[in-house]
Amino acid sequence: MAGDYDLVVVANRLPVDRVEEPDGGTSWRRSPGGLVTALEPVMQREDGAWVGWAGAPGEPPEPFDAEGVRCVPIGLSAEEVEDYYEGFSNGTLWPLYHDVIVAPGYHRSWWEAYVAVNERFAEAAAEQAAEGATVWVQDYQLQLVPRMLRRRRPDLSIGFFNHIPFPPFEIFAQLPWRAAIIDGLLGADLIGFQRAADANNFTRACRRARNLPARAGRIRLDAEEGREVRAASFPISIDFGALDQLAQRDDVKARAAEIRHELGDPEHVLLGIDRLDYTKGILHRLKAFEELLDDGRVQVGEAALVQVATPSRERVEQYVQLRQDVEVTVGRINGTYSTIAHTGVHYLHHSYGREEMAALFLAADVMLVTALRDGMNLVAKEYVAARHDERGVLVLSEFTGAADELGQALMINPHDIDGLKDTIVRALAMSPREAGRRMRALRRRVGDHDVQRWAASFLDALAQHHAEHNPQAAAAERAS
Ligand code: GDG
Repeated sequence: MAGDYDLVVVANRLPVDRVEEPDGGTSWRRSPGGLVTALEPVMQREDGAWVGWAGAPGEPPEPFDAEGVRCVPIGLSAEEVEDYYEGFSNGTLWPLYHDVIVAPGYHRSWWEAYVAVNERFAEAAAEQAAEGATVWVQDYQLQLVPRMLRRRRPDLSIGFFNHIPFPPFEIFAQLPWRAAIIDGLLGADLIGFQRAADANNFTRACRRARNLPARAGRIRLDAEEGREVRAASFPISIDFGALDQLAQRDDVKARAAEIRHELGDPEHVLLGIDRLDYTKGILHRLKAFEELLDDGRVQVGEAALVQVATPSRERVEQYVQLRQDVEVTVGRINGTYSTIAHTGVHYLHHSYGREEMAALFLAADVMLVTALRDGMNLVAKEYVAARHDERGVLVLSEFTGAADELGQALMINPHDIDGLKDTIVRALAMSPREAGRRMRALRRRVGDHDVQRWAASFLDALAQHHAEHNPQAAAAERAS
């Protein structure tokens, strides 16, 4: 039976977080994050529902309205959190899709949980979507949902967006369930990726794993289905306008000045902000900084590195190990090079509010994004959006999706420590004139390609493709 909503977003998490009130009650607060910002206006306009997990194991709360959006919570048992979320999503797919930086685990029990949970999401989406509605499924945790949903509801327009990279076939081929994942995704009409290279990798996987005729992002399904699926790049972005304005507020500017003062007024402030994840290249960055101190090319007191490492996936083994490695490294650097008066690396294992983040961006002369592999990397775009003063230098890994768009950043290969060191020194020495020229170009790019434009272009392309390449939709069109 069809539901009431014309646009249904399906994502691992709901767009709101549960907050415990002082009086013992609970309420829901909008989660920070680009996807929520991007989709909120469309969801409100289109009468939207959002299907997702509320973030805690156990029975799900009843559906509720928050921020003008119908929220439909999905329940996960404690065992499913371990097997579907920490296991298959973050212990198998995440490392596999990020160039096997750490070894993925392949466990049949994790896969079974992934299938069962994907079915539950598909079921809930099918219940909410109105006749002929659009359903937009998000990210690697839910790759089977498009097919499961189409089986239940062939009338729907189904889109999928992959926020992380899609790996080359030679790596993807390791996955024992590779054909099932491809089939799951091909339930969609349109599959969006961050980079053209990801869309190509996927198209090639359709040929190699499923023997399908697939060229130039067009995948033809067999005569029985008669559909054509499109795979293309839609690089995600940020709410440029909101961050630009926030960074221009007097209190945020004052806080940025205060941060520099609290750091001991060094000549140079370098900044890294990442989830504490092995894909982000935090250890490579620390190694480069340590060697620069060792070489005497950078001095404590003159320069300070602020590294915000937001706690993440703390129950997954490799993340526990990474945290130890980072903390040992920071301890060693500070033990060796800090003085009573000055600290080399300010390591902060917390998460901060939006204002503090904007102030940090404004306080930093050099932003270090050294990811070993990253779907996009929004932090790079956020740094640019915050720099209305047209100052600051972005050092950016060529292995991020953002590198495809932000050509005026200083590009680095994080594995090349000597190259990274030289680029950091170049960034520290860059003339205001050159930095300004680069920052202006970067701001034009991100300002013109914000997250609102991303969401609209994906949804427009989905509507168009569905109308042209889905025989059922075409027949309905002719009949009307
Ligand atoms: C995945 C893909 C892709 C971080 N710490 C705090 C905080 N953040 C915010 C940042 C940024 C977001 O979290 C992180 O986004 P990234 O893109 O940098 O990285 P992932 O979390 O790995 O995201 C990635 C993204 O999905 C979108 O498609 O770009 O490649 O891996 O917005 O600012 N925000 C606040 N406090 C913090 O302490 N408020």
